[in-house]
Amino acid sequence: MTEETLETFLNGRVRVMVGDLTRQTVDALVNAANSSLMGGGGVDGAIHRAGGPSILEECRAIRSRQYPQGLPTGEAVITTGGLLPARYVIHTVGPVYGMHNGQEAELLAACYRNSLDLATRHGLASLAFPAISTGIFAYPRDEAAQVSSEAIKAFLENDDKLREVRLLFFKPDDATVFLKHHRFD
Ligand code: AR6
Repeated sequence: MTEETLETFLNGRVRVMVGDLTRQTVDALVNAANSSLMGGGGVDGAIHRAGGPSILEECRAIRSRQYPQGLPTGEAVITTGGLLPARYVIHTVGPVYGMHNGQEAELLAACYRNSLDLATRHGLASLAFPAISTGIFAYPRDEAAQVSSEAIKAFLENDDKLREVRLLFFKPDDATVFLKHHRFD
């Protein structure tokens, strides 16, 4: 298994890990999607490949029913996990760095907050996040670490239902940067 927990925070409720998001056995994975919800590269592509066509089918239904113009940046929706070990996928759209008139940090925080909120409203207790926006959407990893850890901490301080939040980094170096810049303590 190419997977390890590097550190835990907030009494073990947050676990920083290196590994493949799609292989996590948790209630829900969070997908770093785009507003089309029709798939893409990066972690989005990996989730749809591993999860099979039922995820895309539900995304299509959500688009036509709820978001004909696409899912706005910072919002989150939930679908089945299809063939994934996770039961659900929560799709959120991170900001493209430099494209939101200085609102990037607020929008990235909203991705984490809205994903966590959606999970608790569905009675879920464990989640796994990728480092939203830090790939194709070019958000600097150090800034993203501050924003994501602050948002997760603020949410968990007011929640007693989420048991475990995993933060999955694909490359060990991404986890190292995160561990240097997080604001959990
Ligand atoms: N497990 C964990 N992390 C992963 C995996 C994986 N299997 N695959 C990639 N990463 P990105 P974004 C990491 O680009 O920046 C898509 O086309 C990756 O190394 O997936 O939010 C969407 O459709 C990076 O650290 O997401 C959107 O158009 C992190 O996940 C756009 O990309 C996020 O990188 C979203 O861009």
